[in-house]
Amino acid sequence: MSAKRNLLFLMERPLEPVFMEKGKKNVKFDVPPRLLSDRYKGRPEVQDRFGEPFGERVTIRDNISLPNLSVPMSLGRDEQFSLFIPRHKRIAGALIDIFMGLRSVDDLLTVAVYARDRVNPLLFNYAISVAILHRPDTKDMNIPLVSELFPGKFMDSQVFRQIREEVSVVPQESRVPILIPTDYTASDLEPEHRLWYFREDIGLNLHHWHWHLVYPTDANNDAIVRKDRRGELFYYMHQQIIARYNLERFCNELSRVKRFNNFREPIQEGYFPKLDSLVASRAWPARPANTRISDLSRDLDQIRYDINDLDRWTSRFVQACHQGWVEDPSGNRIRLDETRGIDILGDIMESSSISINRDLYGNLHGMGHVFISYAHDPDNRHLESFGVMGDLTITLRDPSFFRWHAFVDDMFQEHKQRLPQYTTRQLDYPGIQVTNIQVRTDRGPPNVLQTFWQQSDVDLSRGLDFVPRGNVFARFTHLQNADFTYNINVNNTTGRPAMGTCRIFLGPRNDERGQPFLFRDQRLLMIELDKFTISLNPGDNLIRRRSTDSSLTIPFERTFRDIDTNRPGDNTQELEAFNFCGCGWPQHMLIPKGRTGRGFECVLFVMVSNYNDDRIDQDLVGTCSDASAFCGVRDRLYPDRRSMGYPFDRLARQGVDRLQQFLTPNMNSIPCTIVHEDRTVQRRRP
Ligand code: CUO
Repeated sequence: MSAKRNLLFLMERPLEPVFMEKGKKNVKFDVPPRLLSDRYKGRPEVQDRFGEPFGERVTIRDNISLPNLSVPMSLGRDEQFSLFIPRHKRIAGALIDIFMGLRSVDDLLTVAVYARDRVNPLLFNYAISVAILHRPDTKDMNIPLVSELFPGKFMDSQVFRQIREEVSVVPQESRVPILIPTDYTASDLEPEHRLWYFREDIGLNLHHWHWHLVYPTDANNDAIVRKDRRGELFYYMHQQIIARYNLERFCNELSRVKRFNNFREPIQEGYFPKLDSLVASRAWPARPANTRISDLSRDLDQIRYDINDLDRWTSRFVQACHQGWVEDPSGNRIRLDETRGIDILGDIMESSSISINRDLYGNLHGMGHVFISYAHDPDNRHLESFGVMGDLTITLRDPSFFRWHAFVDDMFQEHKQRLPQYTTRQLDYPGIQVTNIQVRTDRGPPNVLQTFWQQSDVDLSRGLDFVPRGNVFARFTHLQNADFTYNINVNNTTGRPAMGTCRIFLGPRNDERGQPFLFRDQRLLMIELDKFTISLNPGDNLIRRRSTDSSLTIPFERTFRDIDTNRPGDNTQELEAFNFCGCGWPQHMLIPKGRTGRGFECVLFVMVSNYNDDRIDQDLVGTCSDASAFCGVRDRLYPDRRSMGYPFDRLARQGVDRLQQFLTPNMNSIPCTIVHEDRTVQRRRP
């Protein structure tokens, strides 16, 4: 077991040499000379020089033949690393393959120690994370948070000077958390900045990153990429991010995000991240307002693409949607049907190595990120790296992310709009009626939800290289909501016990002009809040469900899990459960911010569908399936047979213009409001 734990230590303080003390207890790796990087080889005095007393010595074995690292080492130690750049993807795939191919955890530890100070630290951490999450002998482990390992990516660069001072001057016991200023990236002059709390939320960025860690796009080992309905999940998880973003925009008196679909038009929104890349020792590049993307020619990363490529891939994608089939490399037509179509298109769009035809359909989504991330220096004449749009761990921070993904989502809708509409027979659950819905917080009036601000602390000691040891906390501000309960009355007139799937969505009532929505538009803004199986006795049933039980979310403690203090005992079942659960929408972002005063008007929708049409028969015990809506379940099928987003994933049947007309007896909806209170509470640190 300790070999596994030691692997995690290798991720900490990524810039320090491997033999420096690790973890809270100052674990010390004894590294055989052959594994040391050239810089420290033959200098035993360095290894024996300790700043602090160490707790435990770990002997690294040196009994296997070492792999050839020439491909992983072709990315410079100081370069930025992007999973959108094809060359970087190939390099990462090679390192993942090396880590996946090792016979035992001990061998993995030896090779990881050997690789750690030789390859790029961002690349190393990514590849070892993917390997840990996918190897049968390590996948029960919990990887450290990228925000703790690379805090420079997540918070104002100005706080690091203060943090360094605090840890150098103040003894551990009396250190105080350093306050990360709220909304530091722009002023009120920039309307987009009203969304800072969403785009720059650390938990949200962690969720998005963890999703992409669980669903890598490239690896020779096919099983890592080929997961049940991954293409569809790519579409759905990102569609829901856009829907949620649009609701937040409404809460802030902004209209829906505009698709970035004219690639020659300037991008109105600028973004100045004010972050340092501690690895590259550079500030993250900014993008001034009204920058255009240009043809890319960056030899270092072997990037040579024209905007015309984006046009070509776009029209091939749209053509496929309109024809209803895609073409594989041998020229076979593969139909985009109701069940598999969206999944095939998701793989093509993302584009992952299981894309049906990467040559023909290219890499539309990924290269969109790349084009925008290099808009400030398309031909590398200023020797600037990519902006945050090019980094999956923090891409959500930039308003252009949402403009791009609104476009991506619109592409998927080209397909979804063409699917046969659900008939009332398909939607209804005969004999089952949702007769009443009420939602309420513990203290507030019915059908009023509440949000406020909260301050929480993150421990940065794992990510601060070359500073004294010990805890150091940063205090950041994020949105939070008051827990609430759904009370749903469901009448069962079948005369028999019945099973159903309860599907709960929230949407905006009125559009940006204050007009009630048409179903056509509103369906794209319905955000999933929860989905769970219920059993219904004959007669009236009261279903009570807590907001904290949502199948979308993980609790705050898990989003910001502290692997030292919260970690259950080694090799226990709880450990397994604790671990893979790192993926999930953060509970503190379950509902939109709302508005102060009278609040933001929403509609809450509940449907009970027939479980026999939804069920997937599989064993979920111990699989950590409690945030499956966006993350799926590891090594299992997606636990709902319906299309993701059902019943809002398609246009409505003839004659339905409004949500009210869409409802069959097993559905219902009520108006509700979200009130934001502009107060800040502090979370107690355990
Ligand atoms: Cu998650 Cu574009 O796919 O960022």
